[in-house]
Amino acid sequence: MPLPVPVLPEGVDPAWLPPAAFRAVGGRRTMIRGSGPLVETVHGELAEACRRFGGRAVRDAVPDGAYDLVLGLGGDDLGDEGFAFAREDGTTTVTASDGRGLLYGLFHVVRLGEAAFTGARAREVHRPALALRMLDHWDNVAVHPVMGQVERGYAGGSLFWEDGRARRELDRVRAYGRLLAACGINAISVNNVNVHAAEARLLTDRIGEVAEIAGALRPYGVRTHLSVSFAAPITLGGLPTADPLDRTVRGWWAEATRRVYQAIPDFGGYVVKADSEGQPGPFAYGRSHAEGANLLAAALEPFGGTVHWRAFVYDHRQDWRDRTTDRARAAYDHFVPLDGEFAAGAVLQVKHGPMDFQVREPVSPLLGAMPRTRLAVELQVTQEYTGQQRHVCWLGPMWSEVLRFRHEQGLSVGEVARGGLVAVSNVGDDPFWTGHPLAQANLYTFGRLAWQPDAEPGAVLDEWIALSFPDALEGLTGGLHAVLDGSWRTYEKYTAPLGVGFMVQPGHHYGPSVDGYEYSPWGTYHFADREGVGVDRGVASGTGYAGQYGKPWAELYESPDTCPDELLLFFHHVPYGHVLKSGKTVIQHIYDTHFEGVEEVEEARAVWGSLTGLVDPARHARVAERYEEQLRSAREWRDQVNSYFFRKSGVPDGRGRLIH
Ligand code: GCW
Repeated sequence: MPLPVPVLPEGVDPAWLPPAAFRAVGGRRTMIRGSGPLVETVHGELAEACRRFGGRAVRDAVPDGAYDLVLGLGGDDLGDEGFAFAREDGTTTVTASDGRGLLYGLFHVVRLGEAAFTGARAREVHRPALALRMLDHWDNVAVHPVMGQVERGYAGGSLFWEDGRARRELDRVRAYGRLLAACGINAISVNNVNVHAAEARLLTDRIGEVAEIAGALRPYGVRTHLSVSFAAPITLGGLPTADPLDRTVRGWWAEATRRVYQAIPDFGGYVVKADSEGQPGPFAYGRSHAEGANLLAAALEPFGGTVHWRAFVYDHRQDWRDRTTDRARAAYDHFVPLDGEFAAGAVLQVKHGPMDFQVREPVSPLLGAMPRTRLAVELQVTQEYTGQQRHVCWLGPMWSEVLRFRHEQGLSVGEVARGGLVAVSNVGDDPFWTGHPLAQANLYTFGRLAWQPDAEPGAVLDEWIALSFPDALEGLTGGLHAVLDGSWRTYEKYTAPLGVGFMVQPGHHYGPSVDGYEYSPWGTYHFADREGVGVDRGVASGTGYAGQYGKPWAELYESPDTCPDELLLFFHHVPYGHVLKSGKTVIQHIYDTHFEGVEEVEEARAVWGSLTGLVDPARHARVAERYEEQLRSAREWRDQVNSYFFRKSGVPDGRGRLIH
């Protein structure tokens, strides 16, 4: 039986799957071959599209040449999730060796639209570069007194949890799974990596609630994972210890995991934040993080599950006067000595930069230094430090730079990520899913880059536009590119300069506060004084962080003369008069970029204003309203940053503009 397409609750935006995106395929005669749950999903999609647009979708009929589209499972070895696409003699064919591949093939046809049914096309094989393309939800089950329902969530509540309970709005969850499948995401973790008391129990007596979510996502090929607490044997099991080498602890995890698989046979595995920002971990027992991860890998091994062990481990009780401790060094220092010690079922999940999802960071040196460990790269789709979905900040270009970066061994980060590409989700129960409607582009782009890390982000944005606005009138596509293409660099311009990071208000991290974290224990300093600004991370005179890179990066970053401008203050403390490669002094660069950043927001806002009538009114209004806030906030950033550095340096703006 074809699986009916999930019905969106009243008022919920269809994002990149509006019915009109299915026009081309829905007007055709289609035949679907094969059997299995995901084949029913594919059939359901086509049945719905045909109902709307007058085509016909039949099953397993004898091919008589009268079909425009034939989709089927074939004997071809296309690999997991791969599909072949071809068009000859007026028939388009999609062949896959498994159900997920067929579903991805269908969405490929949807993306192509009419082009999928025009002319002839030689057989192309499409396969995901990375087997795991995952979103981590930082959703709490119970509302957290400080972090709320969704930690760093800017799109309302959670799709899964509300006030301590499962929401059970499974149609919405199914619709979510469908959106994820359409951009290639195949796994999610359903709860925050900070595992509080209520959330911990999802592993044991509340696993049924997770199973319901898993059931809703399964038809779209999305597997479910769970964040667990390392202390669970104590807090849930009543054992005196959580020591990873203790026999009873190992037995407890084995049994708990067996029960998880009883409830969710295709369960993906665990996500663990250990010894980080107050979460429990193996350090308490004098054990290494490999020993900790391997404990969980062993429990998951009989079922083929994976533990995603996060490398975000650092000292968050630092003293700013202590110039030898450097948070940027921490992940490398902790984990590189453990290379080769992690079990096959353990994946080390590494944030893309050494600090914490800033608008500009170098690529984590850890990603080039653990060849004998399965690594996953973690991005942050939720815009914690990039405007919190009140600002337009399309992160495609930044992620693409990260994924194409090559460490010494010659592999790109996209190739190193054998354990997958993971991102912190930006979705909530907001009618637009992501709060800011244009933040949908970030989620879509993440999925597509996880499928193909070397894809051109601009081409991905084109896809997103074509799907989301299938009836785009003249001018809209250009307008969307105009407001999105450069939005990341615009955001960078009006916030913390030259890679130095932070300068945000403590706690919630929205809006400027240049010294907000300057004297706090979190290890995020810019060290501005009357002479200059920036962090000396060189080997010769600084923290030595630059030495964690191989060639050519270590040398390049070591000297302020060769360090790329955009990372200068991440690697060096320089005088305000230091001349950048651009020919400007650092102080003048700060002034200029902050003025320009605000001007660019003003321009983008005007472009958006000119698109009234081309975009559905509710979406237009939501974006327009957010532009007002973005502009207000950008001005605040400009004024705070410029006046701060004017006062510190005493150097006036070379162009004589008013510094507020
Ligand atoms: O970016 C920081 C966030 C924390 C988050 C942490 C992490 C879930 O401010 O809210 O905790 O990173 O990645 O674990």
